[in-house]
Parts: sequence; structure tokens; C-alpha cells
Amino acid sequence: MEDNTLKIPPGVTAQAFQIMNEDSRETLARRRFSPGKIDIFNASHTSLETLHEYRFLKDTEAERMLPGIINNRVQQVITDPAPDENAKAGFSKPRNIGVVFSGGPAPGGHNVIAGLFDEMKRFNSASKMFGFIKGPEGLLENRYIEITPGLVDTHRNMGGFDMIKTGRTKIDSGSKMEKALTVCKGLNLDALVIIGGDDSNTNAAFLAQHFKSSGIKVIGVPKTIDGDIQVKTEDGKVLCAISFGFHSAARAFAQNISNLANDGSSDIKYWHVCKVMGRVASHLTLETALQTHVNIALIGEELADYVDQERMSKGLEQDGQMDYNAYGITLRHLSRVICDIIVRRAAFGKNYGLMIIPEGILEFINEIQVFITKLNKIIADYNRIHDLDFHRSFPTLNEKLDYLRRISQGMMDKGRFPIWNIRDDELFNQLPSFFREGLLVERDLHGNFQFSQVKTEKIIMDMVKEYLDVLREQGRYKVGILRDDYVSLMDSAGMDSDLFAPALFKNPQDKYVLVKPDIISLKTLKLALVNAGMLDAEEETPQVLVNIFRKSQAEFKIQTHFYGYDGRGSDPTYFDCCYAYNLGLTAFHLIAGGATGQMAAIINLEKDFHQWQPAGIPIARLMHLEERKGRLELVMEKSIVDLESNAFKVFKAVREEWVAACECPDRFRNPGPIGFSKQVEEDRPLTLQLNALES
Ligand code: FBP
Repeated sequence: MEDNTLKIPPGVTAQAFQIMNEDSRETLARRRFSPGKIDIFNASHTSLETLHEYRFLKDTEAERMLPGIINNRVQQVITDPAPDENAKAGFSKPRNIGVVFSGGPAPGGHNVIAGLFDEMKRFNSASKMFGFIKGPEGLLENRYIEITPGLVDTHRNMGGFDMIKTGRTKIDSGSKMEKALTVCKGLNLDALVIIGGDDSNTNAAFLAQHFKSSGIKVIGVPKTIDGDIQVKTEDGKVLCAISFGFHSAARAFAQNISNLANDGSSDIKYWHVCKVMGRVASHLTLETALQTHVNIALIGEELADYVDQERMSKGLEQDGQMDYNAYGITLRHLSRVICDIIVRRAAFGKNYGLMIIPEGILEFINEIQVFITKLNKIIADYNRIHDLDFHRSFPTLNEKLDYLRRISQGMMDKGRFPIWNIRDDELFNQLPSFFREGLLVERDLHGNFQFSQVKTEKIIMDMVKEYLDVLREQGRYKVGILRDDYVSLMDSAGMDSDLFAPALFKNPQDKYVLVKPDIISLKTLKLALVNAGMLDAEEETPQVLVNIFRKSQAEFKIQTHFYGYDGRGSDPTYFDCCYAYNLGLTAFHLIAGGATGQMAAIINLEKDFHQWQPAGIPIARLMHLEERKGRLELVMEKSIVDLESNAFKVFKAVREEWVAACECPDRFRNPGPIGFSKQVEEDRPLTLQLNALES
């Protein structure tokens, strides 16, 4: 047995050692916190009621591949006031349950295990729980630990997935499923609970199908900070408003960003550019923006919907034709949109600010998405055809580029890669090398493009900087000067501010005065003064005017930040503590009720706690075909930001206020640190609160 006790190193006193190693008061209080239980879980027994009113479209491929679970319906956990003896015995029999984390960590995961464990033990203390180590890999390799009360207690309400670790191994073949089944049978499992995102719930559905005849149940639990597991019925009823982990990650990002807002609006010299995780969807960016009121928050889904009206009308006017290039935003155009805000703020003396860029933004920029899709296919085809790994075969960027060039010239695998032509190759090679390297990065085991590995913010901000240089040259990017400051500087230099103002400023009467666009250097300043008759050509420009001119010069300084792994590892919020714990309880009741191929969920999550309703959602009905590794695969559908949702509409309506390009204070909001206590922590994400206003 491993000895985990810390030894006092020589030279350290016992007292000093104790001070260093004591858990913080916050940690101790966290561990002691008991999340509220949905009332139904106080009942002595429950049963599952099928809810026929909730309908989903049926994917024909899902019907073909998952025949044993495709006809599952939504099941609601209800109290069973008078269970018969059979039901009672079935409910409280000793069980063995396996549990596995899958994919990236998300705050609250340990509470799912705690809820499941507590409930399992409540009904039969002889029941056992096994945690597979390092995600699905542990399941395939039969590596597990028995989860003990002590282990659960040290992890209650704590962040991370460290209790049993996690991983992204995919169980994507008949032989792997058979291996998993053998391991589960070896442990005599009654059920396996997979706590994961869309890909992991896809795994859960296939395992449920494969395990069906063995009687071992498989239940999924919706986890991911990305918030892209949201389930609605075909007529738009919300069954799962968000995955657990989303709120805590967004709150963690929001706290950090709000700290930057404090610093930035004190130091007033930097634009802080924050890339925020979320592989594809911009849910985290939206929530973080709602929490902090940053000056700019880009929502990928909105950019994909973008129509360049000017270009469109030009095309129609000139030759009566639609210009299809007007649809979708380009990186160039996006940089212009950002510059416009930077310039407008600077005009009011705010040459600083905060901006959030979602990690997955490139997915919504057409020109880049085309490259990603084509490269996905080329890499996947290479791996398949040659039975080799593309990244091992071509380890350097030059080797990869050379391979692409040969494809474009028809020299490689003739006829197999018509999707990469000379034009693609040319356009691709116009991108900076760090960006080409990013787009060629190794895909994850599910075939997903790893947006977290790409310096998206750098490519966007390089273009912004370039265009700001142009605007500066044109005299359009200047820092507005408070007129009162101008007057007092002139007064202290003994000069007449009213006399000089019309020669210097384009808006001499405004509260913030802007140096005229044609004054872009000390030379042009002098010229303007001479032309206005304020100065003789031989005279030196007075120092105070030089100083005023210098104040108006806009320097663009940025600090970039990436918020992702830190938020993924944060401790859960009050909402996530309660949500995840109740998901664990729900998973147990689904198992006890005989369900399989279902994802545990809480209906009415967006409403008050007393309205929460535990349920099981049929995973097979959430599946569709999606491009993965260059071909179509059946996976659970991701949900992206709905531009018709209340949360997005509210954000759209208020964001100009947050730009604060006016004689007004900044509107930054400080959400404060994450708390697990109801007294100081909001009870659900702002996105959920706003969306609930719709109904
Ligand atoms: P899950 O979908 O597994 O929850 O993970 C999502 C995520 O946190 C994304 O936000 C991010 O793009 C990705 O994981 C990073 O993956 P990795 O851990 O492999 O770097």
C-alpha cells in the first residue's frame, strides 16, 4: 500500500510544517457543505414514468445502429408511494456500479460521484462502486479503484477529476466494446455511469447498445464546461438547459477578467485580449460577457450569420446580382469591426479596454473553416490509407507543407485528394507560419480540431494592429483629450486655449477634443498652426502644444490571456455543486428503475430549485451524422448559441452600452469570486436566468 503521509523535512519545525500543510478554511467548509436534494430523493422509493409528450426526430442512421435503445422515451423520476415487494427488493438489492470520467475536466464531477455513491449506499450499504482510472482507457484496460466513503468525503464539492482522473480514449470499435463488456462483467457490474460531453455520451449510447443483452445498464451524465450539451424537444421544450461545469468555468473566467477590468481601468494603457475556452460554441463567451460587461465579446455563431450589407447592395446596384461573398465574415472584416470599437473608445480618452474572443471562433469564419475541413480529411485519409500517422510521418511544418504542395500538384495519391488544389495551397501559404502550423495541429482522438492549440487571438490581433496603423496614418485613430485638461495645460503655459482650439481640434467645443486628422506628426502640427496664422514658419512649436499633440497619439498596447484550463479546474459554484450532486442521485434512480441508454438530466434547471425535476433523456434520439476524421459519423449533436435566445438578444441589445464609447464611465461588472454558499453565490448562470424569462 502506498504511504501518502507527508514527512517533515529536516530543518522544518513541526509547527511550521503544520501551518504549511493545513487545508484552508474555505476547503474544509467546502467539503462539509451538503448540496440540497430535490425533494423526490427524500422519498423511500421512486419509479420511472415515461413522458410521451416529449418528442424528438429520429435519425435513420441512429435507428440502424442503435436499435436496442432508439425507442427509449424521456423518463421522469417520480416518487413511488406504494411500491410492491418486488419493486422494493429490486430497488435495494446490493449493486456494483462502475463510474468513469471522460473528456476534459469540469467542476462538479466529484459531486456526481458523491451523489451516486450516497444514494447507492442509502439503499444498500453492501453496494460497491468502482472508478475506472484515466477515463475510458481504464475501462478498456481493467484499471480501477474501489471508491470508498473516505475518498468521496475528501472530494465533495471540490474541482477537478483527480479522484479517478480522466482521458479522451474513444471506444469506437466492436472489439473495444467487447473488451469493455468483459471488464464490466469481470467486476460483476450492474451498471456503468459515463460522465462526459457529447463524444462521451456518444460512447455511452454505443455501449448501452452493446451491453443490452448482458443486462448491464449504461447511463450518461452531461458534463462539459463548453455548455454545448443542451437538449430541446422537436417542438422546442427545454429538457437539459446546460451541462454541469459550465457555470463554474464561466464564473472563474469572469472573475479573472473582472480583475483585469479593475487593473485595466486603473492603468488605462492596455487592451486585454482574453481568449476563452469553448471548443466550438461560444456559450462560455456569452456567459462571461454577461457576467463582466467587457467592451467587446465576439460570438462565433453571430459572425457565421453575418451579411455584409454594403457589399450586397453594391452588387445588386451594379449588376442586379447577389454577391454571395457578402455572406459570412472574413478575418479581415472582423479585424475592421474590432478596430472600429477601439477607435471609437479612444476618441473618448479610453485607449484601453477588454475583449473576449471565443476559442472556437475560427469554426465560424468561413475561409478558415474550409481549410480546417479539408485538412481534417487529408490527415484522416492519409492515416487510413497508409496505416501511418500523418504527424509522425511529417513532423515539421515544412514537411507537412511539402506534402500538401505535392497533393495540390497531383503528385501524391493521385485522384484521392481533389479537395486540395493549387489555389488552396497558394491561399494557405499566404497565412503566417504559426497559423498554418496551428491549422495542421494533430486532431484529438475523436477527430476534433484542437482549437485550444491555435493562437487565434494572435492572428486576429495582428490584423487589428496592422489596420490600426493605417488608421493612425490617416489620422483616424487618436486619443480624445478632456477639454478641461487642455484648458488647464494651456492656462498653466500662459496661452489662450480658446484661440488655439479651432486650429488644433476638429471638435473644439466638445467635452473630449480630438486633434484634427491631418495633424499626424510634429511637422503637420506646425503646418496646421502656421496655416491658421497661430505661428510663424520660423517659430518653434510651443512645448505645451507638442505635449498636447503627444497625448493625442494613440499607441495600441495589448496583453493577451487564455482562460481555459484554469476554469476547467476551478472549484464548483453553488449551482454546480447542487446540480452535479442531483445528477448523481438521478443516475442512481435511473439505474434502479432499469433504464439504459439514457442521459441523466434535470428538467427545469433554468428555474428555481424547487421546480427541478430529475429525468432520463434518450441519448440515441440526440444523435446525428457529423463530419469526423474526414467522414460522416453518428455522434451526439452539439448545441451552439441560439441567436434567437433571450440571453443572446439581451446581450445584443446592451453591448453598445458596454463599449462605452461616449462621455460615460465604463460599465464593467464584478461578479466576485466563486462561492459554494447560497448567501454569496448566484443560484444559476445568467444565461439560464435570461432564457427562463422567455417562457
Ligand atoms: P470536453 O468537451 O471534453 O468537456 O472538453 C472541452 C474542452 O474543455 C474545450 O473547451 C477545449 O477546447 C478542450 O476541452 C481542450 O482539450 P484538451 O484537454 O485535450 O486540451
